[in-house]
Amino acid sequence: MSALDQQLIPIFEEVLGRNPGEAEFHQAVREVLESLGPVVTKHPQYADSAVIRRLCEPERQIIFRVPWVTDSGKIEVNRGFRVEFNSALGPFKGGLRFHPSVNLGIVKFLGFEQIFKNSLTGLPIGGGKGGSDFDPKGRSDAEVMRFCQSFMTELYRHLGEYTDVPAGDIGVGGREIGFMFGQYKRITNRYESGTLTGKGLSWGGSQVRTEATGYGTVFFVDEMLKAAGDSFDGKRVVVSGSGNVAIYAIEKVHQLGGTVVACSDSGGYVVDPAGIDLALLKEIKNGQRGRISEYAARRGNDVAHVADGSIWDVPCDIALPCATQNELDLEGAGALISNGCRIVAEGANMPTTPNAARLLTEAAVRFAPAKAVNAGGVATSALEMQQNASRDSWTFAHTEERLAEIMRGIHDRCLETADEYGTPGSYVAGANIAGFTRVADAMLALGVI
Ligand code: NDP
Ligand code: 2IT
Repeated sequence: MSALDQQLIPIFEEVLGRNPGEAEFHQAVREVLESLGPVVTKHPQYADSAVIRRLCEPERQIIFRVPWVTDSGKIEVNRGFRVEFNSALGPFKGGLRFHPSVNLGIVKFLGFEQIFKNSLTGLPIGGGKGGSDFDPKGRSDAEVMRFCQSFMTELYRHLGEYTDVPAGDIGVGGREIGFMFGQYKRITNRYESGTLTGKGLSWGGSQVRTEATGYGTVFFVDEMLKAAGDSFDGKRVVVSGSGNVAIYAIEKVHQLGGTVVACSDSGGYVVDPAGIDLALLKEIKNGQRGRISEYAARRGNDVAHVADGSIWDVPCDIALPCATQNELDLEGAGALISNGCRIVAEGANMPTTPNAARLLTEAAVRFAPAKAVNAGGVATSALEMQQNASRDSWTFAHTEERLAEIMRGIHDRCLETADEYGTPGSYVAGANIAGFTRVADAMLALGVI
């Protein structure tokens, strides 16, 4: 770990003491604090006003029971969460994750990251996150619907277009947002489109929201390449995961002239040297909710499925971790470096362990953090809110251009801020400092909140 500035040590100790056992939350806080040394030195008002301590404490945390009935009549009980972390810049905004690993510490790490990510977009959105330890795998549509209805029966009272606006994340896509929006509408008797984002196109959704996180990730990397006088042309790319973010990252890499040679799910990875066949991947993953092993089986002899192993062993020029937290560890980073990888950009939230990030940076691999790279998803959610508020809907081309412009803006702000604070070229420092200062200045203006 890098050293913390003296002024920040007691703040981090307070976070550790107050939030025992929440390892991912500690990791996310420390990562931001490591960048803030030059900021508190240059601007004493941030330390004097305790704004960093206030930022580390969520405004509100909601934990609730979610009982539901399986198709066979069994009663299941899950736990639901919504952490409303910071609303200085706008209503709480951030996704819902349904995965068995979800607990309060995971939701808090995601909510904390979301504050700075949303701030970086320049749009009027605060930070929050939620979810449940419900596992949608192997559940029927009817079971998922009953779970979502029960989840929303509690959560609805905390939501609203000016209060808190959830969207999807791992395990939550268009199907789940539909079931939750339906239940919200039914309970409130109001068609409040702006209460959830990631909606379907015929019921208040925005063009490009489905594609936005993956496309935005690749737009960001394209800016990194352009800044070095380079392009995606002929680049070999490895993308972990095969969910929403991964699929649309692969699509955009292929559109820009690169080749994605490997992708994965929690059961292993596939290597397809000719380039991932996206139509087949979408059919398996989006159409049938199937496994990546089926991709290899259907593609034939040239495609290997590796069940036990690391996708980071596959040689590439650019690596895009797009599955989950801490999936790229020290060993993975070492393999990427040995194989000549030049860029690592985080499509998932906090997929790189701190040690791995350090090793990559020391080896002069250009490393860009999630809160900048994957901000295109939430930014397009904010564009969906704009369209809902004005009862308008934009074309695909217009929305995609807005997304590309936002990603260019985030990229440039990261580099300018890194220069300003004496860490030229550091996307990590630039993202953390630029994200922090916007939200901290708003908090200072609003009084002791
Ligand atoms: P999906 O549920 O669509 O896909 C998740 C993918 O990651 C699946 O391939 C899944 O494999 C794999 N995965 C999930 N958990 C694990 C695990 N513990 N170990 C190995 N593989 C795992 O989610 P998204 O694509 O939406 O999200 C991916 C990442 O991107 C997350 O970190 C999320 O927070 C982040 N993100 C998402 C945004 C969005 O708009 N959706 C916006 C910004 C960030 P399997 O099916 O086998 O579980
Ligand atoms: O991590 C994220 O930024 C998301 N899951 C998207 C959040 C959103 O509100 O669109």
